[in-house]
Amino acid sequence: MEYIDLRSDTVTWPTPAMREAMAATPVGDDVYGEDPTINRLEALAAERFGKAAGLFVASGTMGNVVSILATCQRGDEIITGNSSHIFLNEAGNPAVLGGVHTWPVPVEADGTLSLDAIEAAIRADDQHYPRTRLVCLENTHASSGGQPLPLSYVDAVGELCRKHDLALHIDGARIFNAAVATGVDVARLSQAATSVTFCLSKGLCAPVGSVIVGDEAFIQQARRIRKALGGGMRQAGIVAAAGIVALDEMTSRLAEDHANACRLAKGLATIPAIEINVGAVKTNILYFNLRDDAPRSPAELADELKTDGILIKGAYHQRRFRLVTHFWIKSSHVDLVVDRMRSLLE
Ligand code: TLP
Repeated sequence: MEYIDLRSDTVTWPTPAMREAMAATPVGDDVYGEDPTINRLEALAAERFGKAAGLFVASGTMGNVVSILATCQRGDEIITGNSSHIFLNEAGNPAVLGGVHTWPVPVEADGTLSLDAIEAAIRADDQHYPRTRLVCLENTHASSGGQPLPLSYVDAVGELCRKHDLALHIDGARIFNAAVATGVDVARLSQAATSVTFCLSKGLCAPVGSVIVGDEAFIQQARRIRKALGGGMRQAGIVAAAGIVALDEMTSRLAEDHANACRLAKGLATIPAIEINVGAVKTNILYFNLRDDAPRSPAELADELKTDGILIKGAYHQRRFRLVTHFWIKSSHVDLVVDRMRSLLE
């Protein structure tokens, strides 16, 4: 990559193995069900997650909204975190596209929604209320710093959902990071969920795409909704080929990204102008704050780093930055970033 790009793991370029697979893979018309590479990716994903079927979609956002619309009717309500990607960053799509209402409940520092808060948000059967239909978790929870949800917690939410006859969706954009961090495989982490979306195009480096997994009837309905949203694809095997490489080759190496995030956090913690909770760094995402008395403003810091080929992303008004490690960030880059930041901030 030309830059040391820490803005997100969405910036990852496809690996050489992906580019090769993309050039060589057989394709067909996927709306006819005839793209052998898409079919292979969907089967592989379903198998990895211990679910009956999979559906390739354009993005994590599409995976989430298709899953929500395949589960809910107009007038239904979903319960999700008030800092979840679904609530904050998906353009209000359950309401915009499906007439589905959202009840946002507080997200705890560890990325969980308390069981009490979920239970309190479940509506009584009353004509005044929307019908609660679905709970959505996010694993890892991105905006709380890539927090991996513990298996016992996910299972407990599953139990609660079963008790109230609700579906459970996991936005698993980075669920492979959660699997590495918790030492629990994605099938077990997803066992309690009726649907899971995971992204191929973040830390796994594929150029495009996410996959939804669930049971056959759900995926059939999801396929119909994907089509309704204009997401039926034709010779998309050319991108699914990269997704297969992502699943085959890129999941087990994520520990390296977590180690680099930890190294980065420890390095930044030695710079007096930076406030960071090193212990909160569990996967590949870290947040830090620039102290009020820092010698440079947040915008100046980002601009100066950019001239050195280092990209970071921040909410300048909050003096808050997010850094994300990935395949294209090596430990030598981490050391260079820490050194450069130290010289700008000391
Ligand atoms: N997140 C992006 C931005 O949209 C914030 C990022 O850079 O982290 N779920 C989670 C937890 C995500 O972090 C994201 C992307 C998505 C869903 C949506 O994925 P895409 O971008 O493929 O629609």
